[in-house]
Amino acid sequence: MAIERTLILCKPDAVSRGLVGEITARIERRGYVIIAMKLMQLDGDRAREHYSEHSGKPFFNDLVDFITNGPLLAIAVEGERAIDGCRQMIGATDPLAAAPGSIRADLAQTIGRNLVHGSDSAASADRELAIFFEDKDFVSRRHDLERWITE
Ligand code: IDP
Ligand code: MG
Repeated sequence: MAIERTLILCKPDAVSRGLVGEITARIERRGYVIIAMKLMQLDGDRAREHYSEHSGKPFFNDLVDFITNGPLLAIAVEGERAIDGCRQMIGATDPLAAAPGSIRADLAQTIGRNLVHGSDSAASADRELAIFFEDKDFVSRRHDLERWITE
């Protein structure tokens, strides 16, 4: 098995629209497990760190304003190839390009309010999880995973 850990954010639009239950339900129905969760309001420094790869792009300041403007839900998720699997569930950045059945295609309209973040690689997942969580925040759900996953 290739169990991976990834960071999912229900961005402030998802919290504001009351879609946290819908999004976490989709993650759980896929069989991934939640190993940490934090409802929080992000400060500017951490927002800029999280989105540092986009620093200097035209949408960067709006993105930082938006992500810090209301509470978000940070979720650490574990599962078999969970990084790519969660990205698949979330769908393409632009909801109009996202696959039908994905969160963004089903629930979002615009690229600037696309509801969810998901880490895009193992290196990103490690880096981003450390922005939102400490090691002691993670619980062990290996037993749950190994019970339901077969090769
Ligand atoms: P991702 O969230 O699908 O990984 P990224 O390219 O990493 O997409 O961009 C991060 C976030 O920045 C997007 O989810 C979206 O909210 C925002 N964003 C990306 N490109 C644009 C744009 O062209 N206009 C406005 N917002 C954008
Ligand atoms: Mg990204």
